[in-house]
Amino acid sequence: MDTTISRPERVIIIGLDNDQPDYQYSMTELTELAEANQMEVVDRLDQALDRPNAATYFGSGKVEELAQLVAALEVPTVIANDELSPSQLQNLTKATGVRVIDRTALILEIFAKRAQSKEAKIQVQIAQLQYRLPRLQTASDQRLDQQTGSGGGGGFTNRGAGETKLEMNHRVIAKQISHLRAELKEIEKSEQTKRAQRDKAAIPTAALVGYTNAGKSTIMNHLVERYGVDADKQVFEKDMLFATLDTSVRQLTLPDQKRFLLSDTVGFVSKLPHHLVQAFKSTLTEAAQADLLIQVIDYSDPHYEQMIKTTETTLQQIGVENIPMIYVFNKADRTEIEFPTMEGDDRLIISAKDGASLDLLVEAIKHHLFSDYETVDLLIPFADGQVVSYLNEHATILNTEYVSEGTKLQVELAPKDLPRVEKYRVM
Ligand SMILES: Nc1nc2c(ncn2[C@@H]2O[C@H](COP(=O)(O)OP(=O)(O)OP(=O)(O)O)[C@@H](O)[C@H]2O)c(=O)[nH]1
Ligand SMILES: [Mg+2]
Repeated sequence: MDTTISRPERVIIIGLDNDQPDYQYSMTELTELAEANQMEVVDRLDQALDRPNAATYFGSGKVEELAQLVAALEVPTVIANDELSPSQLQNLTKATGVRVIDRTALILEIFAKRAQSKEAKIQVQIAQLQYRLPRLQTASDQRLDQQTGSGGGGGFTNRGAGETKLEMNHRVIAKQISHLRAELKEIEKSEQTKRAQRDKAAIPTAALVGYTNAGKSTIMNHLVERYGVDADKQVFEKDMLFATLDTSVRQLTLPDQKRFLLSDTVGFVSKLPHHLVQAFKSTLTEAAQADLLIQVIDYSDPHYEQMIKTTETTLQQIGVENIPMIYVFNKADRTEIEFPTMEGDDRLIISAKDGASLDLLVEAIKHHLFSDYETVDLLIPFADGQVVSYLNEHATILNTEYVSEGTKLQVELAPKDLPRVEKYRVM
């Protein structure tokens, strides 16, 4: 037996019940986020308030109740459902005597633990430093208080030194941020080059988007297994929040030679921290440049409707709009609902682990990505054999016939390929 596994950190979560229908869901989500960060929620405290108290988040009576609960349960950490201002953070820490963090800091901690690639690590670091910057004041004030309290008398010199230290910390962090930004730019440059090459190839692109843990990477892996140029190029999938932090793009070639690129990217959660969205913008632009969005939804989760709303809000936040979308209600094998089924041409109920479901999904993708493809009849002289080879690779050949003048083909091809074959067209 492994006895080295550390026990989860026990925490209390706190939230402001603004009487909105999403409130209970956001507290459930906060519990799941805490669990994703190896924490165990042992209790929660809610206060019915429209707006947080500017100084202490909760009202004073509730803060007192929280302090007593923290002492009684002996928890080392309290997590607030909303982003706390520097002074709220400081006052709550003082009142409870334990570590207080907010939803934003919690999400940043999870991202920091999950980040694998250099790009993701830098992106998270930038977001963390930016979150810390306005909160520096608080930390140094605390040190100041301690110094003044114990030393006594030397207030003036201590304060002077403290201020200098704060300024210095500010400068150091600001410098770190700009240094990391420069490094990120270098990485992004090479990413952009890759993207530019793809644009030139003009292969249509579909992007998997949606709430974290919905099954995006699982769908990606199954499609890569079937149609990938390199079937070994699997991405990481796991039953946990934010399994994927990096964008992966794979080229798929369907049996009829139609090709497209599929991208898998970071999943969403409600109130995704602003700094994190900014830092991950380059990763997320993959979705912004897609011809088709495939929103994956965990249909077995009772909160799936809120998750759709969250995804839509986040897409707006990163400036993704006016891209056609298909809705994939996944994990139907965990529900009583029949699958695979298709409603209209943009709503599917599937299970990522079922072959017939994947066939249906591919049909739906094809319908959207290749609807502007045209079927044409061509007569290509034998001397232009290279055109036939090109079409064999890039188009769907529906019919081939050899006549004395050359090769007669009926092909279905992309609009961009039409000029290339214009002179061979027969009516
Ligand atoms: N039963 C069932 N489980 C599924 C299905 N699709 C995915 N899963 C499981 O759900 C978990 C999450 O899947 P992922 O593919 O990692 O989810 P994701 O959307 O990529 O999640 P993030 O990367 O965190 O955004 C994994 O344990 C999968 O095996 C499905 O159709 N049915
Ligand atoms: Mg994933």
